[in-house]
Formats: sequence, structure tokens, C-alpha cells
Amino acid sequence: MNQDSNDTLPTPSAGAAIPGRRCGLIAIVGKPNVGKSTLLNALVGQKISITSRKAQTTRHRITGMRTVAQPDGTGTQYVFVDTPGFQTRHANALNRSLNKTVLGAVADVDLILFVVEAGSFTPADAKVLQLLGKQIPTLLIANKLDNVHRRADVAPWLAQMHKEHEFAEYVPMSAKNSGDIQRLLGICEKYLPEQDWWYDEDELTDRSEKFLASETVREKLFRLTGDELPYTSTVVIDKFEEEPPQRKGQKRLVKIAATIVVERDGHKAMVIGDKGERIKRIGTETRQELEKLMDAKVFIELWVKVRSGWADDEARVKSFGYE
Ligand SMILES: Nc1nc2c(ncn2[C@@H]2O[C@H](COP(=O)(O)OP(=O)(O)OP(=O)(O)O)[C@@H](O)[C@H]2O)c(=O)[nH]1
Ligand SMILES: [Mg+2]
Repeated sequence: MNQDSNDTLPTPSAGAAIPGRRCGLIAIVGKPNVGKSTLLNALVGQKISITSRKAQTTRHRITGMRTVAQPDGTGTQYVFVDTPGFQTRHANALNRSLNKTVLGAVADVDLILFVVEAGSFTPADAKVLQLLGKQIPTLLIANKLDNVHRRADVAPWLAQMHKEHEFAEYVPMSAKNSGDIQRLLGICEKYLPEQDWWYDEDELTDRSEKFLASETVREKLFRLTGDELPYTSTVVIDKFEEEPPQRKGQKRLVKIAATIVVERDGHKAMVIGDKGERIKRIGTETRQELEKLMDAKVFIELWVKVRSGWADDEARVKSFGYE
């Protein structure tokens, strides 16, 4: 069962050049936890990709669009692709699948944003960089600049990066700074070809509401369980039903049932929490966020199931919707 049939990139329609219109694909790539999804959300202007302070949050390719249109109909459509953090450590089935997603996403893009943490370039960063072909223009995004306590340290580090690696441009910035995001949009624009837009102006993502629902549960799970819950948990949507509004002025109703799949009985107890308190909170926070995102009234029911070893099991990883 694939949770979303949308794990593919848009197929550019023969790319007719439209004067004054630009459109293209920009992949966001890097090791886990450097801020790729935070960057995607800021560039799109709306949260569509989940984030957390733990590594391995993103597990799918997630496309987010931003269209900057001029009154005369010209302008630029940026199609950003968020990817899982590239895994260099454990080679289980889940990680192999995540890496496959990354490699698939960088193949046919116009521009790559290679994200690292400002002031740091580790062997894990080098490994990800190695995967990227030299043919596609690549920007070094030195993110989390706001975290660098001594700004004076950044200049020599950047100089070193200039010397050792050939990027199209070097961009020290913070995904949490709106001025930096505007500047980055300006930089990206010139790498996009002149052609018509692929999506409607107001489209933000090609992902379904069902997919966003499962991701939101996963984000709350990660955020509310502290460091004790390993990353080998996942979420499966068992039911996603919509009912139209009963009366005018009311919102539609979305009924969701989801199962959180964990590896061990101990993990199940952690997710449920004392007297069911934690799972209740996961449900409440998910519902509040989805009601805003979907502009609907949401009912959500959560279950927890133990499936030991699922992340090592190729077939099971596939059955949970991974590539
Ligand atoms: N201070 C600061 N924190 C940031 C910035 N960008 C992201 N973060 C934080 O870094 C953590 C990881 O962010 P994510 O966007 O989930 O990182 P990611 O690269 O998508 O992670 P994976 O999907 O696991 O590979 C979160 O706690 C973010 O709030 C930034 O510019 N400054
Ligand atoms: Mg991410």
C-alpha cells in the first residue's frame, strides 16, 4: 500500500519558452538535520514538510512550489524538492530506500541547494557532495548562520570552502531569517530556464492531504517523545474520509484513523504515555495543525502497533509507502 501515488517529479511539458516566465526544479540536499525542510517551508512560504531537531525526519521526496507573479502575467515559478537527509551510517532497508529517494531527486533538476551547517564541513557532508554530479549548478547553502557565535569564524571557513570546492555560489544564511530567504529566491531565479509554469499560481505542494496527515502525526510523534524513541517508527493512515459541510458556513469534516508502527513493546508504552496522555497530546496537536492546513474540521483516531524489525525488512518498508 503506497500512502501517496505522488512520489514522482513533474514531467516538464515540452518546455515551451514563454517570454518573461521562468520555471524550474531546485533540489534541496544534504546530510540529516542541517535544516533542509525548514528551508523548503520558508522558501515556499507555508509549512508543508515536517521538521524536528532529530535527524531522519524527512523520508520522502516532497515538492513545494512558490510562484512570484507580476501583474502582467510574467514571473517565476520555483519548484523545490525536499529530500531525506542522506544516510551514511546504517545500511538497513529503510536507509537504503531514503538514499534512493535522494538520488532520484537530484537527477533531473536545474539547480541543487547543497545544505551544510555554517562553519562545518564533515566527512558526512563530503559523502553527500560526492553523489552530486558536476553538470548541475550547485549552491553551497551555509545554513544556521544564526547559530554561529563568533561571526568572525565564518569568513575563513568560507574562504577555505572556496579553495576546496567549486560551487556556483556560496550563500551563508539562516533558513529562519526572512531577508535571507528573499535573497536566496533572487539567487535561484537566474538558474531557472525561460518556460511556462507547470502548476497553478496558488498551488503549494503536489502532496495529498492524506500524505500531509501521516507526516503531521509523525512530526508530533518525534517532537513529543524526546530522544528515547528511535527513528524506526512510522505512521500508516488506515482511513481518510471526507464529509461535505452539513450547512452553509460550516467546514467540511475530515475523519482520519492512523496507526503508529513501532519496533518494540517498550516503544509502544512510550508512545502511549502515562494513562494515554502522550498519545492524546499527539492526536490533539495533529488535529489542530491539520485543521489549519486543510481548512476543515478534523477528527483523528490513533492506534499503536508493534512490528519488530520493520525497518530492516525490505518488503515491509515498501508496504509502508517508502520507495
Ligand atoms: N538556529 C537555526 N536552526 C535551524 C535553522 N534551520 C533549521 N534549523 C533547525 O534544525 C533542526 C533540523 O531542521 P530540519 O529542517 O528538520 O532538518 P532536515 O535537514 O530537513 O532534517 P532531515 O529531514 O532529518 O534530514 C530543527 O530543529 C530546525 O528548527 C536555522 O537557520 N537556524
Ligand atoms: Mg527534512
